[in-house]
Amino acid sequence: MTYNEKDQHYKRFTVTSALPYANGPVHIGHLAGVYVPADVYVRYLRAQGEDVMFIGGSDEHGVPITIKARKEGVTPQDIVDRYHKIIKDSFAELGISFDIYSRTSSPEHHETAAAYFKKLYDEGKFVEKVSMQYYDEEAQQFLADRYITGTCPHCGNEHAYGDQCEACGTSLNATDLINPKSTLSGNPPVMRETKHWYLPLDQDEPWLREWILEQHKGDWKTNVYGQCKSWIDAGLQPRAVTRDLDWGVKVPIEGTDGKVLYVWFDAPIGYISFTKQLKGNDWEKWWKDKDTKLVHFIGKDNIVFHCIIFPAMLKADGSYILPANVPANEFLNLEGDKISTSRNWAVWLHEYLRDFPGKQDVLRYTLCSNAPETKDNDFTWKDFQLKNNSELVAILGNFVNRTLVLTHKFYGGKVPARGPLPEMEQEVVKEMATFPERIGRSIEVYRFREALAEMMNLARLGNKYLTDREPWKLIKTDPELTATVMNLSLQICANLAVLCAPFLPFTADKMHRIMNLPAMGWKDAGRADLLMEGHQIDKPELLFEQIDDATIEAQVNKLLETKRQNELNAWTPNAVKETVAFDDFGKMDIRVGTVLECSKVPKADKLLQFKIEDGMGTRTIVSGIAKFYPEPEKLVGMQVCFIANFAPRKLKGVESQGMILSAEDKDGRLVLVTPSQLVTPGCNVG
Ligand code: B3M
Ligand code: ZN
Repeated sequence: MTYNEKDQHYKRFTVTSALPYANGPVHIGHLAGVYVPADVYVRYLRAQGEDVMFIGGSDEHGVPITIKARKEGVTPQDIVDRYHKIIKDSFAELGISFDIYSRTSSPEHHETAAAYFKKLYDEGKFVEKVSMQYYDEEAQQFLADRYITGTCPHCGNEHAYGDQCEACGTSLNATDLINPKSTLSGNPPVMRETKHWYLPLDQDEPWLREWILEQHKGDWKTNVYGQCKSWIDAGLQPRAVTRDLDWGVKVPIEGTDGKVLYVWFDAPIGYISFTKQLKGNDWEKWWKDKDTKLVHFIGKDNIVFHCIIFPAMLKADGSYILPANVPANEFLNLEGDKISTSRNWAVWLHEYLRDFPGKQDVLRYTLCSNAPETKDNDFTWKDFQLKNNSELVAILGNFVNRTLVLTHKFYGGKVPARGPLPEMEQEVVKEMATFPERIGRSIEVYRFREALAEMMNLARLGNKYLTDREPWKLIKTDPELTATVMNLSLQICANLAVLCAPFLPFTADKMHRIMNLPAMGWKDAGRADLLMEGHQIDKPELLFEQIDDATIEAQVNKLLETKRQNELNAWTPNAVKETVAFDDFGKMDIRVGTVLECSKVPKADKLLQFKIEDGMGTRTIVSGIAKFYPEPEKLVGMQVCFIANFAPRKLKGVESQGMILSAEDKDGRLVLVTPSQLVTPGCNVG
């Protein structure tokens, strides 16, 4: 571990991954941004024999959770219980190898977070400020920004929230809203005084500037460094760390009923409280020893909290180390569109695991090779299929399978003896030896895509070697060299089993099982003698299978259906047409008629032909609603409304004497308009 962070050697690694809000399941955006890279990192460190602790857990506080609970008529605890379980189980199934996955609603966490606050409070590290805040008199509570709606001062959207307008994307203060309303009671809120505690970040500016902008120039990612720089350059403001809310960690000061710690104050302390749960009395060295390397894996929307606010909290306490790095990723989009929980525009992990059983590594591979490390990236199902079929199956799977099949065919599954190495073989051995370091170096500087590509290059090397030597032909002319070729190919397979493990742990396990490999570390890799002559290998099994077009199409269709649903949800009625005089309306002769016959117009799939009793006799009317009434004969006897003085016109050879009225629903469906009781055919509508 000497490639970055100023070449310091560390005794142990505390690796944290952002605590997902327990108000929804985890999706591929979370995975690509945070959990897959973090897991690759810790699996690699463990393979290096390092002392690693990998922390995860659910963030169970915050206003969105209380809003969701209120909407569903359940308690916030019900909401977080539901999602904590889904999230925890699906992470485990994907092989995200947390040493602990805990939650912030636990009493242990509340205790640690409250004590943390209390210490800073007692030491006078906060500033107290009284401010005016919106209050709902009927609900008798202060209103978080999300609990207030009103008109956006920028675009006039009448349903803007107190923190942002979703129509124009502007972030707002609740006091910016025109005609603010409480979502609790619907009443206009009033202003009331409230007291809160602030972390005086303005005083932290000098050391933050020195620590991030000087000391970490060059080793923190440019996106992270850039965001920190613009925050610091803009001037840091004191930040409130308490809120008026009844869901969260209670403020541990007397007389502060109805106040809790701000969710972004308590959540990062979760990393510490989970460490205590995991390590008991031995927890402190993981947070306080300067030989511990602390690394936070997060998404880009969490940068300021992990690079500025949490470090300021740690510094305020005084006994903690600061993060050595915060390798935040950008965002992953889905099929060209921003992933969104509220619009259900996501591939949900628990659904993926249900739809693609046993294919955890395919998702891990796709997300890692496409991780948004330096810029936003796009996930598409086509690309997922391609990565599986043309990379995992065609490169890695194919090489291993060819090697194992030939070993069984030629040698009954026993590793053959190796003779002296000709030049080509010497080259292969030399090159193979460079992979562990190349892959490791990229992982250590958080370039996981590059690391994964390097690992695949070893499989490519293997494929090329087999293609160059053609052992399936060579066996006829030079059995001795063939044995050497197969021995070496098997050594490459054994190396792959070690080197793919951080990325593809399920595949690595399978390879270990098939090849009867002992447990190995990163330091074992690179060698060409991992398998001894005569070592028995089990029957080959395919590592990966093709994913067919129909499977991909089903996923794409699911997304198209979501898109359709979203469009329907966004439906609003048409604007009302220009005002008309009563006389104009009076010109229209609308009547009720009874359907005597109804059938499809031949050779016109949209049209139905009605025979209507109109009180004066019968008339024929053609209407374009066939798609919505597949059994037209069932309409006989029903009463419909029609315009009786419409000029007759010919439709597909049938003369239509009027127009039948129907309502057009938001999805484009046409529904016949009918009187609520039977009336006399021919009577007027008006
Ligand atoms: N729950 C935010 C998020 O998921 C947050 C992370 C907390 S990490 C301490 O974006
Ligand atoms: Zn707006």
